[in-house]
Amino acid sequence: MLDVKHIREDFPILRRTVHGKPLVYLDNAATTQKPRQVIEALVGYYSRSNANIHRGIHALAEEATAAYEGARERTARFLHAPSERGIVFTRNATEAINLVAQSWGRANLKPGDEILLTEMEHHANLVPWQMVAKATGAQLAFIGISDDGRLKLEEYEQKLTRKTKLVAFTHMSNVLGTINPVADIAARARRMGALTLVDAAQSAPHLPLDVQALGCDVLVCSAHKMLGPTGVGVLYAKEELLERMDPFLGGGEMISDVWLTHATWNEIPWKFEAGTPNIADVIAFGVALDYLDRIGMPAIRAHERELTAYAMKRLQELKDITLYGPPAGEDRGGAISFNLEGLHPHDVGTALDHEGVAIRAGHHCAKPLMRRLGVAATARASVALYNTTEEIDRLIEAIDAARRFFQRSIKVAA
Ligand code: C6P
Repeated sequence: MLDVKHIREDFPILRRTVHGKPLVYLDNAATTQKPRQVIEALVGYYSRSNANIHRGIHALAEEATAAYEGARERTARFLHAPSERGIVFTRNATEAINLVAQSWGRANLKPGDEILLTEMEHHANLVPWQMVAKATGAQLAFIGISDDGRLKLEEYEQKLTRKTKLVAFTHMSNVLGTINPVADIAARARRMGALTLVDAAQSAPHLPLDVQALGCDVLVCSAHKMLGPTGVGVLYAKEELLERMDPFLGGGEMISDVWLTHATWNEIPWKFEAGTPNIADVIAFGVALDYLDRIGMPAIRAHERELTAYAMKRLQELKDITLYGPPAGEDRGGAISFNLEGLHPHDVGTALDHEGVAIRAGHHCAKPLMRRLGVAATARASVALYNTTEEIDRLIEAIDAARRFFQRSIKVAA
C-alpha cells in the first residue's frame, strides 16, 4: 500500500487551486508533476555545480560530469539494462525514435523490407517510420486492434515474415491504456530475425521495466512523464546495435578525432550525444528515478491498478458514456479515454477545468487510432502514483456537473 498522503506532500503543485477549487490533476499521460526532490536537484545543480561536462579539468566540471554520468548509470539500473553504455540521452522519446529511424533505418532498410507497426501508435512511433519508408523504399505494415482495444496477435503472426526488419510498438497505449505483451512480441520477432523497438513513454512511469527480461532491442521513454523534467528522453539499445549504428547528429563530444575532411566517432553512448547535453535536467531525472524506485515500481503499479479499476467502475455507472480500451485488469494501465453522448470532448475538458479537474481532450497524437475508433477525439483521464479515489470522485462529480450545465444550455437555446 502506498502512503499517498505522504507522497502528495512532496508535490508542491498539488496544493494549488484552479478556478478556486483544489487541483485534481488527471493529465498524467501528458506529463506528470514533479516532486520537490527533483525541483531542488535543479536548483541545487545551478546553485552549486553548474559547468559544462566532459571537457573541463576544474572541480565544477568534474562534479557536473560525475553527476551526469551518474544519472546514466541510474537510468541503466532503472531499466535493468546490462550497462550504462546502452543508454543515450535525447530530448524526449520522440527524438529517441527518430534517432533510430534515421541512423539505423536509413542504413539498413531497402525496397522489399517491412517495418511492422500497430494501429494504436502515437504519432511519435509512426511518422518517423513513414519518413524512413519514403526515403528507403521499405513498406509499412500494421497489426490491427480488436474492438476491446487489444492487439490482434493472430494478425501479428500472419504479418511477421522474413521481410519484417523491425517491429516497433507501444508498451502501453496513451489512449486505450492497453498494455501489450512485449516479451511475447519480441520473442516472436527475434525468431524471425527482426529487431524490436518498444515505445515505453507510457509504461516507464507506471510499471517495473526490465529490458533484458522483455528481450527488446530498443526501448525509449521520456523523463517528463516519469516525475522528471522536460527536455530529457532515453534511448536504450543493445550495445552491439548502437556500435553498428552511425551517429544521428554531428558536432562536439561525439567524435574521436576530426580532420578538415572527415572524422571518427567517439565510443557509445557519447557517439550519439553531439553538443552540450541537457545536463541539469538529466541530473534531476536521476533524482526522479531515485524517487520512483524508493517508493517501488511494483507498489506504484498496484496502487494505480486499483485506482484505474475504481475510476472505470465509477465512469461505467454514468449514463451515455463510452469507455475505450480493455476492462481494468492485468493488461490495462491508467489512461482512460471516454466520450459522453452529445458532448464534445473539448467541452467536457473545459467544463472539468472549471471544477479544478485537469484532463486531456483531443486526438492524443494518435489520429489513425481515432479513425479506427470512429471518433475525432476523446476525453482522457490518466492517473499517477499521487492520485486518490477521492480525486476520482471529484472527476465523476465534475462530469455530472458538466452534463447538467450543457443540458440546461441546450434547453435554454431551444
Ligand atoms: N504522449 C499524451 O498526452 P514525447 O512528446 O516525446 O515526450 O512523448 C511522445 C510519446 C510517445 N509515445 C507515446 C505512447 C506517448 O504517449 C507520447 C506522448 C502525450 O498522450 C503527449 S502527446
